[in-house]
Amino acid sequence: MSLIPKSHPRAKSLLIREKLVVGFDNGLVAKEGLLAHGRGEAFDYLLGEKTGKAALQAIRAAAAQILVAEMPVISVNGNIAALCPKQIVKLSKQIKAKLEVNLFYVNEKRKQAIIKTLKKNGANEILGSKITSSKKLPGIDSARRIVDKDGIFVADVVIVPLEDGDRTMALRKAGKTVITFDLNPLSRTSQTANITIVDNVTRAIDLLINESKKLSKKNKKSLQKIIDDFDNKKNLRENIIQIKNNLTRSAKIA
Ligand code: PTJ
Repeated sequence: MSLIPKSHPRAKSLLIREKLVVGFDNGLVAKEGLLAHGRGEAFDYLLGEKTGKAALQAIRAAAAQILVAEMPVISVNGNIAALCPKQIVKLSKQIKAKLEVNLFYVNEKRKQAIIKTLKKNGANEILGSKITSSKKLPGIDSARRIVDKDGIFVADVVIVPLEDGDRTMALRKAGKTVITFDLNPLSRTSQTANITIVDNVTRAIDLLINESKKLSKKNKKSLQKIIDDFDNKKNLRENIIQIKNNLTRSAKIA
């Protein structure tokens, strides 16, 4: 049972934090995942803790991109398994994307706990656990280089929520289109992905599910136009301006 009263002015944020802590206690989240969440919280605060206009545009572009993909794969780490396992499975089914567990702080026990959680939430097949299916992604030294030969290795579009920068670069070099969720518009992942959704994954994931359902009625040409009209660098600048405007407003009040 949660110790956070619903009436607490910061209940929403504290409840998300609690999911991470419970995820840590249940062996899903790395210690470093708690720190990563703290960094995300700080940026969320600066962004106003709501989905901005720029994020909505990125979500639309991401939905179009996954709908035109031939083989989309969603990479799942500890934080995602703790924060939104049900939604990530729902998204994978809706857009017919494979799920692959890929950890930065590799740990077999944690990997198995994540797989169990995804299965409990309705996932059928989860890649990334068979040694015989392992392939090395060139240009990266971390454990994230080990990918599944039937998953990320052959994917054309890879969705990497809450990612560290070096793999995004390696995936781009391998010719893949990368979509990420990252609250920090300045991070290397944000700057190197094709589409960066600068929003809390706990808010944006449902929006992405809805948008991909909505756009699934559009033809390929219209979807491609949405993708071509999207400029990630411009979108990131808009998010930074949003932070600047929020700070300027707060400075006037203070
Ligand atoms: O489970 P593992 O071993 O794969 O490890 C996962 C973490 C997240 C620990 C690992 O990938 C890592 O260290 O990531 P970084 O380099 O800290 O990057 C995480 C990024 O996600 C940072 O830019 C955070 O601002 C951002 N972030 C954190 N929480 C959220 C978020 N973005 C969106 N929604 C969040 N809830």
